[in-house]
Amino acid sequence: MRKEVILITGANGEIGHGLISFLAQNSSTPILALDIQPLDEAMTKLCSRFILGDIMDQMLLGRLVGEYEITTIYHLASILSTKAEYNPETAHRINVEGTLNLLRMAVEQSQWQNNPVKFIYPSSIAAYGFPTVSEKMAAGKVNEDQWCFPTTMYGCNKLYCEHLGRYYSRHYKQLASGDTYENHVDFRCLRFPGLISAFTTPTGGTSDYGPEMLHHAAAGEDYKCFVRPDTILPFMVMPDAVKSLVLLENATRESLTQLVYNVTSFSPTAQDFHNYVLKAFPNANITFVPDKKRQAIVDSWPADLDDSAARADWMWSPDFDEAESFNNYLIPVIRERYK
Ligand code: AKB
Repeated sequence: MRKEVILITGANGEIGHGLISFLAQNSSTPILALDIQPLDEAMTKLCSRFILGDIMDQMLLGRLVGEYEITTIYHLASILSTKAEYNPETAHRINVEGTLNLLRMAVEQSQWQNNPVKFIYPSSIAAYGFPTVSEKMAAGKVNEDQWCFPTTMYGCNKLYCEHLGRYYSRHYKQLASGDTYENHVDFRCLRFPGLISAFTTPTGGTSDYGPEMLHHAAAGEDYKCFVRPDTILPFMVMPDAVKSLVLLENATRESLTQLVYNVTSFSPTAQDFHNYVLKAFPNANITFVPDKKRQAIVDSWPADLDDSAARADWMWSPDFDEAESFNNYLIPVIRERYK
């Protein structure tokens, strides 16, 4: 008999760490973790099995289909926005073809189980694209359908994969005779703001200046912030990101009125970040040295997100607002970590 599992790709990434820690404590379904990098030992202990492998390896995915009954896939593996700009075609291959491989795998599993596999996909504010800062500031909160003109390869990949998810869940092989593949994948997607974890530091993103400022200050290292002080983006702390993933996974299908949902918590400027950090670490040496190109990417992303659909459909609300995030999660945990 095949063993029932939850599959997590990109398990060694920031969201992977938060999600594995949460599910290990709160779910009885064993975790099958996959990553191209070795998984940290503390995380490996929480999983039923870790596979060091690539989402591009179709033979490996085929073997997993044969071996496991996968009820939910959290597909977290991705090349983030800054890194993707250095090699856009490679990013496209991993972000898009990798997602395609997993969607195909989810179809096979769903057919075999005769039950749609849940496919939980984190998209991003990078799916948006404003031509100018004044339009960004005038727009304020954007909903899921506005300003979807990404300027980065990563953003294009995320937006396209949202559409691929819609295609695989509603229209896959629509002209094939016999079995209609309709409803064979239960695709559910979140558009995340910048995420901040107290336990891990991001790599390769463009919203990284927020978490980097904090972690550098706590570690006693100088930090050059690569955006202007007035730069504004929506952010959320990792416990809320994990909460939203799990709430969306647990929502009844009938309650969902859309496939893609914005979620967010607070929208600080880089100067706000600086103020919180200096209050906690008065000796921190942080300077603003904007990088024109990375600044342009951040300027193209929205200042705030309208997450009212998530709030209405599956009772989303963050546990941590700005003050709670800094005072009761980030600062105390990071301080302890670097002690
Ligand atoms: C990045 O900066 O690329 C990510 C994101 C906003 O999705 N953190």
